[in-house]
Amino acid sequence: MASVKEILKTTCPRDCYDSCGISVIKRDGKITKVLGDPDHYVSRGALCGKCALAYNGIFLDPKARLTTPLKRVGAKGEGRFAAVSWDEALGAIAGRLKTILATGASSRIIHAHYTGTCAVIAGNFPMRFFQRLGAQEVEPDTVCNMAGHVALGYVIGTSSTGFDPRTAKDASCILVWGANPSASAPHAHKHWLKETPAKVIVVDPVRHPTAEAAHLHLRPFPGTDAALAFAMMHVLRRDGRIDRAFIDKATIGWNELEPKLAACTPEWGERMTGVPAADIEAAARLYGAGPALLWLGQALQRQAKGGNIMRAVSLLPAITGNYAKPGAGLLYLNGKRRKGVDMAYVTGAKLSQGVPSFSQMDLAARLEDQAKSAALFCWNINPAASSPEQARLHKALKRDDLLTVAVDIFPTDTTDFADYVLPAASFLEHDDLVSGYFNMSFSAQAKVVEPIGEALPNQEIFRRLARAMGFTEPELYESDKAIIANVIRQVGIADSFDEFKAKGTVFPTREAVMQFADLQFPTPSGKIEIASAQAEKDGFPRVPEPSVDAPPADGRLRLLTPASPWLMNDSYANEAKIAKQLGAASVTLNPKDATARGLKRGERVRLKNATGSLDLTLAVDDVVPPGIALSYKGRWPKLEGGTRLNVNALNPGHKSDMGESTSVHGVEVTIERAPVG
Ligand SMILES: Nc1nc2c(c(=O)[nH]1)N[C@H]1C(S)=C(S)[C@@H](COP(=O)(O)OP(=O)(O)OC[C@H]3O[C@@H](n4cnc5c(=O)[nH]c(N)nc54)[C@H](O)[C@@H]3O)O[C@H]1N2
Ligand SMILES: Nc1nc2c(c(=O)[nH]1)N[C@H]1C(S)=C(S)[C@@H](COP(=O)(O)OP(=O)(O)OC[C@H]3O[C@@H](n4cnc5c(=O)[nH]c(N)nc54)[C@H](O)[C@@H]3O)O[C@H]1N2
Ligand code: SF4
Ligand SMILES: [Mo]
Repeated sequence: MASVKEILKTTCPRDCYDSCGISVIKRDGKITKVLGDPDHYVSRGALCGKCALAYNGIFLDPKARLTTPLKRVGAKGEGRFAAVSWDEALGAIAGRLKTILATGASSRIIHAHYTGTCAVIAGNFPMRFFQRLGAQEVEPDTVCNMAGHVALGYVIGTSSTGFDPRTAKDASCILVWGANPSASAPHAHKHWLKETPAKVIVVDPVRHPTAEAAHLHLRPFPGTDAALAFAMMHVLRRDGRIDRAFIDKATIGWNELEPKLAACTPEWGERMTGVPAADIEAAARLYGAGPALLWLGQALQRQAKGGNIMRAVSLLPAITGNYAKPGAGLLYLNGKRRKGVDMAYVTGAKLSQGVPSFSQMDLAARLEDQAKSAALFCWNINPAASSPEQARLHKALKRDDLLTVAVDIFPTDTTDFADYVLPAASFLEHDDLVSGYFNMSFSAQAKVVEPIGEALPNQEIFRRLARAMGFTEPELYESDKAIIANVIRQVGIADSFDEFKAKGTVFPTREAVMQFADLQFPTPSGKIEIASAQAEKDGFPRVPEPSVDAPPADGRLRLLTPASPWLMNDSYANEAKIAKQLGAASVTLNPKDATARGLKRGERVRLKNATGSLDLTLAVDDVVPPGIALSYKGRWPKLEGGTRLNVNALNPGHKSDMGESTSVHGVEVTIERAPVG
């Protein structure tokens, strides 16, 4: 009998700029291959290397996945569990929650979540349950990009209305500032940046493949970008490249900024940032020729003064009139609301009991405090790998009286600390919707196979837990079908999910959407606020400052731990083929720094600071400039042997200037040969 072949379209919901279209090939009802959709404008027939391996490996492998609810039988952190039924697990969890609620302190129930899946429902519906419960949320963006959100809020009133990348065809310059698309947006690197007629400038201390391919690469020392932006603005002003008519019409506060620019000469910029004055001039010339796009990477604001940096850099389009015309604008993210999704509806905002969230930088301390924490839920997140103060956090997670529930698709370090582990269905196993956060795309995530074992989509898990709690609000039980129908209607892109699935991906408009076409900005003044009274009220300077971080002293190096091309945040380290690609956990130093310390490639070295210590294998390469140590985030502590820690063992969790946000690229370490044995 001839076998039956089916090809099904779906979408990758990872926390990635690309939002690739996927083709799933099935034979006789079984998945034989997960591929990039050849018809999709981003993936063009190829997934990134990591997802090509993971989606055809661990995602389909019942031995790698969590397949049943589990109850802890070993010590916390040991990862010894017994399988239990859904009823037993949810009944026991509900019982413990009711006991906590009876004390009247629902805020002692903490829930941490992030972007394991960015799909509209699986990434947000569980919020309805936690809002109803009155649980306290660990503010998810504080581990990633909160400082940037706050900063852009001051300047343009929003951080999630970016340029439409389709307008790159009209740009003469694209400035990629503090992002590494070759790792974090592989298709934008491979296609978007290659196909644009624009000259590409990359601003990044590290010479990664996107920087290598760029027309111009500026390498400021981390945390000095505000000064670099000021030096560029000095040149733009000096050379008559600012747009005074635009400044008059669309901004306030130029008169407060302009006097500050006088001293910020390219030579001053070179002293402050390490970027040669001639390169600062060249970058200003290219950007000033316009129209120009500015891509603000998430890394840019992971600094002690990350908010000030974002404010400073985001003034470039304001003073050059790079808005409201083709080929112009800036982008941090394009949010779901931009596509028309009513996020208050999706997250059940009306169920909120007004419990404030707290910073993930404070998670370890919070979990040490019995008065403030009685239960912890982790869903779509692996904080035992991704959060700062890793050793301290692991110790806090061992607290026996802390009810810990982890919902994941794989057995991670975080699930190892849980009392109950709940198996989530993967994106291949349920219907959902995906909103691109770079492109203006909106896509269908289609169920292509039944969930593995007893796994359930996040949303179904929290519907069942709501039932076990005896909650009665209908929002807690709304079906996927109803939510999908409502959101499709809000976005206005198709009449039915079936019609949408057949299309796969749609754009709200045929042509590129022009950013702030009407020059109305959602700030208090309705204009771009070069000077912000709101910022001043919140304790910041009215205009950003041309300041830089003090350089590391006493032989310390700045440790950068950005996205790895082979890992997806803290996912995929458990895929054998990826582990092989990665090899041993390493740190890369510039040859000068290695020689100065008498260290050779391949040696074991010890990274240390007041927070912790970690042994890694040394790589030596001048892609990394002097003064910097580069090691990628995302390895699983428990797979690292020995101390069972990753780079976050060295992260003190210091907060940046705005939004109580991470300053993870501001960490400093010493490096020496690791003791033998
Ligand atoms: N040192 C250092 N640390 C960092 C960073 C850094 O640059 N350096 N970056 C930070 C940033 S930007 C971020 S965003 C965070 C990310 O940190 P995390 O959010 O902890 O990382 P993810 O790998 O995205 O974790 C998501 C978890 O969700 C699971 N998952 C996937 N799909 C589903 C699903 O459908 N349901 C459920 N329940 N689970 C699912 C995955 O298996 C994974 O274990 O890390 C931060 N940590
Ligand atoms: N493959 C892969 N893709 C991912 C992720 C992943 O883990 N793996 N994570 C996803 C997530 S959650 C996020 S938030 C994004 C993050 O992706 P990006 O926005 O690209 O951020 P990072 O990976 O943290 O760092 C990018 C670059 O910023 C540089 N950098 C660090 N500090 C500074 C500085 O002070 N100034 C300047 N100019 N540059 C600096 C680093 O050298 C690095 O090359 O990627 C997403 N995509
Ligand atoms: S992680 Fe990004 S590059 Fe990889 S398949 Fe998903 S959307 Fe595409
Ligand atoms: Mo992130």
